[in-house]
Amino acid sequence: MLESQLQALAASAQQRIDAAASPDALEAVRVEVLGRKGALAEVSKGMGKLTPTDRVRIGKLLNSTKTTLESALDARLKSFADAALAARLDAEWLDVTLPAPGTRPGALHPLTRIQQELEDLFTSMGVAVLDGPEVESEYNNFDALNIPPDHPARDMQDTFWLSSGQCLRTHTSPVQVRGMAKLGPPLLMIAPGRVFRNEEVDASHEHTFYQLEGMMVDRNVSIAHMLYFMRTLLKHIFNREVTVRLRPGYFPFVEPGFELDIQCLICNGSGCPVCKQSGWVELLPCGLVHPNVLRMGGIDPDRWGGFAFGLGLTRLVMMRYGIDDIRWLQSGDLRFLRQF
Ligand code: FA5
Repeated sequence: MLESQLQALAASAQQRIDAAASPDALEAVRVEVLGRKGALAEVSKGMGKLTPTDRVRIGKLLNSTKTTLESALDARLKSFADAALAARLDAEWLDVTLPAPGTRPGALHPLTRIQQELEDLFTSMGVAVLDGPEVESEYNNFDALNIPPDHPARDMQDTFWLSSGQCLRTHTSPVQVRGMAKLGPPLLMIAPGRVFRNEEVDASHEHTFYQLEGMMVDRNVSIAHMLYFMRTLLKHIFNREVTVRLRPGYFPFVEPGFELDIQCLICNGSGCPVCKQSGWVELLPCGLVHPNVLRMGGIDPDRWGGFAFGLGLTRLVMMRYGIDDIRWLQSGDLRFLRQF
């Protein structure tokens, strides 16, 4: 009698477990069947009236029914949890390889790009790349370059002086001085870097801009060596013929001195604000190193000679990319920067 009652109870509980639509419904079945006042507990109350033999048999059946139903409940509960997890993974699916929305890949600033291109070119030719500080001594920026204190050439470059007596370097030429001390003759070096001048800003003049110094010291250095380096540089950057002109130029640290101008690539020589309507842009002043400069650098000018140039790197970048106003370069304007 108890036996058939148990079997019927197990069968109906199993049906309800299978049919349960939610974990809550399952919990209700668990309480009603296996709970302290549940159906199984009710059946077990009849055990007292059984013979000892039946009690053992029914006791076992009771226990196995309980275990079976508990397993069925657990399995069904797990299937609910699995389904919930699968649904969540489906809904929250994320491709971690996709770029985050709203971000764009960065790019090198055009100045950095050209500077690196030139460093690679010159390094491949065996040229040393040197660095110098932006805060320089008056001696390195002027005196050692043959510009003594009262020399009128000091006014050629409006200088930001610091209360320490030092200055923000007005050109990369002081790295010539450092290069001679560091490398000694013979030497072949370039020095790209940022320079500062206290001057009026316009389409082709910034107070903060970049130059790239070049210097060679060796036996029998001539203007032909200098022109070879400068031509190689321009060919590498423009990858085509560009029109240049060489004219005499005065810099106290070279003798003779030259100015190499490039035909303005913004207006193709017809005149615009960048070239101040002249059709030409001053790009690459240069010359043979003045004997005084070699001497102050500890190099005997009777045994060694040299050339030096001071490329206007920021202007070169303008010509290369057709940038019609120097102020774009340090504007931080993303509309400008995203073009590179
Ligand atoms: C010099 O600075 C010399 N140290 C260059 C030199 C080196 C001559 C070695 C001889 C031998 P200059 O002041 O002309 O020269 O500047 C060099 C270049 O820097 C110019 O041709 C120009 O391209 C660039 N430049 C000068 N002033 C500015 C400015 N305010 N903004 C942007 N570029 C400038």
